[in-house]
Amino acid sequence: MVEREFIFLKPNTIRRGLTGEVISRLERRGIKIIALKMIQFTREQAEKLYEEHKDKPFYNELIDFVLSGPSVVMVVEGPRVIEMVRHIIGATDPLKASPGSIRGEFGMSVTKNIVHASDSPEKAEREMKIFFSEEEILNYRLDVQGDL
Ligand code: YYY
Ligand code: MG
Repeated sequence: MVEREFIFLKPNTIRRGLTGEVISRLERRGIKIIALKMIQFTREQAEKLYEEHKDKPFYNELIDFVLSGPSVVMVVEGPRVIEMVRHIIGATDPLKASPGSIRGEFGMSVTKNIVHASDSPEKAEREMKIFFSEEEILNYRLDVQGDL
C-alpha cells in the first residue's frame, strides 16, 4: 500500500550543515520526495504539530527548540514508507538508536534528535496539512523505483 509521510529536519540539523547528508540518506534508500522546502516554523505551527505532547514535561523545551531557527519540511511517498523511514531514522533517544541510523549517527540529545517523521498514515495527513497546501505536493515518476 502506497503511504505518504511528513518529515522535518530540525533546526540543529540545518545549523550543523547536515541538511544534504540527511536528505541524501533517505534518497539513497530509494525514498521518493514529493514536497520539500525550508521554513521558519510559526509558534502556531509548532504547537499544532506537537499537540499530542502538550502535557509532557519536555513540551516547552521542544517548542522553543523547533522555533530556534529554520527547519526543512518534506513529504515522502512509497510502499510502507512510514515503517521504512522510522527504521532509517532510529529510536527517539539517539543513545538507543542503532549506530547506523540517522539519529544514531548524528544525534546527541533526545530533544535535538535531528529529524521528525510521522508514525501513522493518519498523523502523516494531519501533519503535512500544517505545512503544505495540496498544490505543493507534486507528482512525478521516480526512475530508480523499478530497480530497488
Ligand atoms: O516520534 P519521535 O520523534 O521518535 O518521538 P515522540 O515520542 O513522538 O516525541 C516527539 C519529540 O519530542 C521527540 O522527537 C523529541 C521530543 N522528546 C523530548 O524532548 N524528550 C523526551 N523525553 C521525549 C521526546
Ligand atoms: Mg512521534
